[in-house]
Amino acid sequence: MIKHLKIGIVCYPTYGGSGVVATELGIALANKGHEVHFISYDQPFRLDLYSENIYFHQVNVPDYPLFEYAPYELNLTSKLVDVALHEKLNILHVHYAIPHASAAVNAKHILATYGIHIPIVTTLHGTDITLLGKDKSFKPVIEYAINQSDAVTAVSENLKAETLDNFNIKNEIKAIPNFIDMSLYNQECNKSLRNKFAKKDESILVHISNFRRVKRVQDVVKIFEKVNSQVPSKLLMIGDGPERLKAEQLCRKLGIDRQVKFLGKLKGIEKMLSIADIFVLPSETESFGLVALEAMASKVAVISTNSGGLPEVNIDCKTGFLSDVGDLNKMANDTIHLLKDTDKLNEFKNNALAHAKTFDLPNILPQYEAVYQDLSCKIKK
Ligand code: GMT
Repeated sequence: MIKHLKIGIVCYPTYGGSGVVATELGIALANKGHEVHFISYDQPFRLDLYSENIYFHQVNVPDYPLFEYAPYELNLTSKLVDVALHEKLNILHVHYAIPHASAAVNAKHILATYGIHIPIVTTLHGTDITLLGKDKSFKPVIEYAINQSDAVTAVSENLKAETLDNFNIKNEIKAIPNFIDMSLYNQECNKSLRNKFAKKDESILVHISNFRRVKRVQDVVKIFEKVNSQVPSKLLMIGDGPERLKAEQLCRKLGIDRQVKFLGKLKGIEKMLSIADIFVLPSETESFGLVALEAMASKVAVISTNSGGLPEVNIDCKTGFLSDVGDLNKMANDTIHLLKDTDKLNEFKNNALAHAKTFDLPNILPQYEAVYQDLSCKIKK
């Protein structure tokens, strides 16, 4: 067993759950003494904390007039070979099947020609399987990348099952859920912040996402309109993306634009979650729903759909309520029911916090370390 591993982590640097998980995993591993090399086309958005064990390698994609489409995957593959060789990595952990796992598999085969054998861990996050995976043109690459990885993890039992159902997988898939660093979350409401957004008698609903279609942000607005007609309330919309404008237009059309604040992309969402009563996540699908877990860690009850891995996070009638995708009446009525019954709301908030604690970093990190150690032992033999 190697006490302190050299681990390469490949992830998307953008505002999204997979980047958050990869970055926070890397930071936690570095804090435990492992040497972590992040490899991505930009600095991951939550990587603002440097330690002596953390390095960042940027993948540059030169603009050649010859190529109509820049071959990012090849630039990434070359970078992986270079970093693995010169930093003497023990493990490459890639988040997302394509293009990260497929580039890593390629890099692994190239490294083998130098006599270097480096195991690849692939973590599946969801849209690589649930959305891209449904596009048949990607199927052979996704299948190959998963089957050629040395270990594969999925962020929920549901995603594991979906992957096994939709692909011809020969590898074992281990479900390791998303995690949360509970020490970063504050369960005390920041009253002065709250007063900036709502009056004393108003409840606060929050939605956070990258405003992709899969998040169904217009449903958030429609649910809020129904809630607001019965309970004095405000809605805070945090994040940005392709569906934001439509959601803003809908608020104006419904005449609730003064009750809804679009705050854009924010760092430090913990502060905003501390002032929320209800978190609304009406997604078409979520392999896990990390943001719901973040809300629960802030002692917020969750109204969500029952799609994908959400039932593993939001426990129906306990930490919040689950509904079928698009069942806006139920989601609105469940919210109204909770907001009108303070005891029930407090009970749900406490349950949410208790359930979130089961996903605390110290419970999940050893599961990844066990995967790495298992592989590094096998490679040494
Ligand atoms: O949800 C997004 O749009 C971002 C996406 C990503 O690829 O970063 O999140 C996925 O991975 C997260 C971390 O594992 C999960 O918590 C999200 O549920 C998952 N999103 C979807 O499945 C839609």
